[in-house]
This record gives sequence, structure tokens and C-alpha cells, in this order.
Amino acid sequence: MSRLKSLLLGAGCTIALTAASLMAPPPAQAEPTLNLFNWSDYIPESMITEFELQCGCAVNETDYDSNSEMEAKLKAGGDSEFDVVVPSSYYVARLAAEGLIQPLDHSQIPNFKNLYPKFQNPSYDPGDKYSIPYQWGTTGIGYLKANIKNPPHSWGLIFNPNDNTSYPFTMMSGSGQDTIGAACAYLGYGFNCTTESDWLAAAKLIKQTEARKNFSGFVDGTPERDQLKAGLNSVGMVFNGDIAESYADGTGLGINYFLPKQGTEIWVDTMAIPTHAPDPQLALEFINFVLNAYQGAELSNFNDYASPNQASEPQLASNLQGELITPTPADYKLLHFLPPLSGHQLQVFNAIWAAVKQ
Ligand code: N2P
Repeated sequence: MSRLKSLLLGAGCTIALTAASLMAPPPAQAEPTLNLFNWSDYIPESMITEFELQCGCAVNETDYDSNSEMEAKLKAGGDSEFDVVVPSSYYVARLAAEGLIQPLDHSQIPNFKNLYPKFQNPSYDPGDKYSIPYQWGTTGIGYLKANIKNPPHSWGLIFNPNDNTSYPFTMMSGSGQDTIGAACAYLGYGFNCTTESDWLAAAKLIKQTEARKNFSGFVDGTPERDQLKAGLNSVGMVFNGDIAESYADGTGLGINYFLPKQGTEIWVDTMAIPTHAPDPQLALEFINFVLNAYQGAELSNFNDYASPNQASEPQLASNLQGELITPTPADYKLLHFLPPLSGHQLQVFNAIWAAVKQ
């Protein structure tokens, strides 16, 4: 049953039933359902309810915390279980090459025109053939300002033992490209490093970092934000909007966020349809719904992430214009898209990352 229906039929709601309806209950019909596979804490309940009202369907949401978790579930049968999935830009070509997502029928997405022109033909997916932008943002370092005083805006806060001698810290889990990229950047090879020798040097540094007594584990971005909020550790890799959200609701006021001076990630999260999605038509309706001017603003105002939707701009909350969410021209010099990996290169990368995590 949809959340909307259970709300309407739930406790405290008296339903007048006629004798006829009691005697002849209508045959049970399968309710159309949109199975949404999304990052955790990344859509407001209000939007789910609005879409359920619009489509006369139920929305069933399953969450993940990294692209690698999402990819593994798609490979394990999820590509015929979910209707919409939300991969980051550097995963789009990879999922398409693996046959896990399908080309989109743009005739069913008239609101595509609402996107800023630069999001209508991005380099990671020319012509938005497989993916439609959802939100965009950056990955940086979050730290507890009560414990770490005026740290250098450097990956050294994670990789240099002298920058944090005692407070517990984490590194990002997931696909590994963010953490290997961070180590590459610290070593001077650039955040978007792609050679085996750079990756091996980064892996060696990560292994040394894991051996430090105050390393407390590999943690994905949103769970790390929650661990910082709870004071469980003091430094880790997080996403900008997750931190902005924790400022907006007052739960993360003790956290600071910065973009390391050696460079870090900018990403676009996108909506895509798995190859064997149960209801691709409903998936297209949902994608088009998210691209409405109103819903685009509702999404960013709740998530505290930047919007790719130009038509939403007049309705966006003013805090989204601050430099935490809208990078300055100087910030842009530090920001890189992670390279999409495929074939042999991807196998080499995965072998290195698996060794790092052992
Ligand atoms: C949502 C985090 C999604 C951003 N909480 C990572 N691409």
C-alpha cells in the first residue's frame, strides 16, 4: 500500500462502509509502484506524497550510501527490481557499458528544457542519453571544530600524522575513487589520477594511514556526517549538502567543511532507469516530475544541494547561494570530476582498492 493510502486509511480515520461494499469487495488489483533506489536522506517525504497523488501509484524507496553499493545491488538482480536509480556522474558510462541502465526516451521528459544548458549535454553522458541530472555538489573534509583547531585546508588532515595526532578519523569507503583520488592529490599527482603507478603510491599511503592508532575505519559520506554529528570521530570525508542540511536543522553546528587545497571532487548525481526496470514508463514520469520548476526547488531546499534546474532558480532558498553549496571561482580551480573507469583499467583499480581494504 502507498504511504499516502496508509495515511488516509490509517488509525483514527473512520471509513463508512456500505452493506454492498462489505458483501462484494472489489478484486485485489496490483497497485502501480515506483521502486526508487536512491542515496539515503536525498528526497523529502512531501515529494514522494505529491508524486503518489499525481501518478495514482505507490512509491517504494530503498536507500544506499555509495555508488559501489548501488552497482553491486543492480548486478545482483536489482536491475529488474528498481525503476529509478541515482548514480553519480562518473558511474553513468560504467553502468551503461555493463548493460545495467537503458537509454532514455527524451520525448517522455518534456521538462528536460528546464535544465541549465550545461546540464543538457554533460561530458560524462553526452546528450544525457542515459541519465538526467538530479543534484550536484562537492566532496571535502568535515571536522569537529571543538577538537581540531584551525587546521590547514589540506588532505594532510587525513594523511599527515602531524596534522591530527590523536583524534579519531575515517576515510571514505564506497568505490574507492574518492579516497584514492584524495591520496593522489596529497602526493601531488592530482585528484583525478589515472595511472597504475599513481594509484599504487596512493594505496601505499592509505595503508600507512590505516595503521595509525587513531584511524577508526572506512565510512561512506552520509554516515560519516552522522558520526561527526554524534561526536564518534573528529575528521572524515563528507558531501557539502549533507553538512549544509545539518546546519539548517541545527544538528551539525559543531562541524566545519572545507575543500582541500590540493583539489577534490565535484559531481553530478543523476536519475537513470535500470535495463530491466519493472515500470520504465512510470520511471520516466517520475524523472519528468523531479524536473518541474516547483519540485526541483522543493528537492534542493530540502536536501541543501545545488540544483541543475534553471526553472527552479527563483524558488531556491537563499542559503544555497552561500559558498558551501555554490563554489566560488577560486573553488572551481580545485574541483575535478572523477574519471570514468572501464575495462582493464577498472579491473586494475578494483584490485588495488580491494587490497587497500583488506
Ligand atoms: C545524500 C548524499 C548524496 C551525495 N545524502 C553523494 N553523491
